[in-house]
Amino acid sequence: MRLNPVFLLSATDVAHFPSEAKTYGAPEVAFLGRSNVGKSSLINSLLGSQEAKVSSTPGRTRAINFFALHEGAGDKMKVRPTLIFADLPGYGYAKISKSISAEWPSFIEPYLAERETLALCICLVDTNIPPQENDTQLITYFKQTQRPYLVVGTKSDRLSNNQLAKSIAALRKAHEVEEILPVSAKTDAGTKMLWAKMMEVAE
Ligand SMILES: Nc1nc2c(ncn2[C@@H]2O[C@H](COP(=O)(O)OP(=O)(O)OP(=O)(O)O)[C@@H](O)[C@H]2O)c(=O)[nH]1
Ligand SMILES: [Mg+2]
Repeated sequence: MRLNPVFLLSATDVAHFPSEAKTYGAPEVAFLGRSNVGKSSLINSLLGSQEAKVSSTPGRTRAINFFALHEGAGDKMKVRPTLIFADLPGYGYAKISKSISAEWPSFIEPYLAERETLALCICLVDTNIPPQENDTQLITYFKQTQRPYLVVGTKSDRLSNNQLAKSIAALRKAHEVEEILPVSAKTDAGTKMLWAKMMEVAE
């Protein structure tokens, strides 16, 4: 899958989320997870571009960054995109609080609760660390609100096959989810499968 990204805007307020006039009501995929889990890197790997900002400083993404994804070239502003990607700020950066909502910007909750075109939430969990309580909280939120979500295990390239299988099993158990898709932004492992899942919601 190769879609061309166009950066739409960076929102720090509910009023700034891109309107239907900008997105043409195209289905949106949101990327969520702790700071440093690899959200922006995964987006770049999926797009084969450097559109999303990656930094070595955790907590860098403090806004929701929206990208419109188009097939082919042409006048991109005038046609409906295939998908919208939303790169969200990470949580779990400030060690002071264990709860997500306490440290997440106030516009995230309304985004998740009210964004009508939000078709799929990709929850990223790091396969290199033990299961985290705040990830469980987010996943529980999606179960309760019945928002479609998919859990992916990031940075799979850092582990042997055996270690990865163990990590995925532990994460599945702790977060009580049936499926966790291992991915790597470095080697592109798992990204084909992830594209297939996202295109299901795009249709
Ligand atoms: N080895 C390896 N490193 C990765 C992978 N994905 C991300 N990283 C590294 O992890 C760090 C954080 O990556 P980001 O993509 O900026 O993480 P983020 O979730 O967007 O972080 P915030 O925007 O701060 O919430 C960077 O140093 C990346 O190079 C991966 O698949 N494999
Ligand atoms: Mg980021």
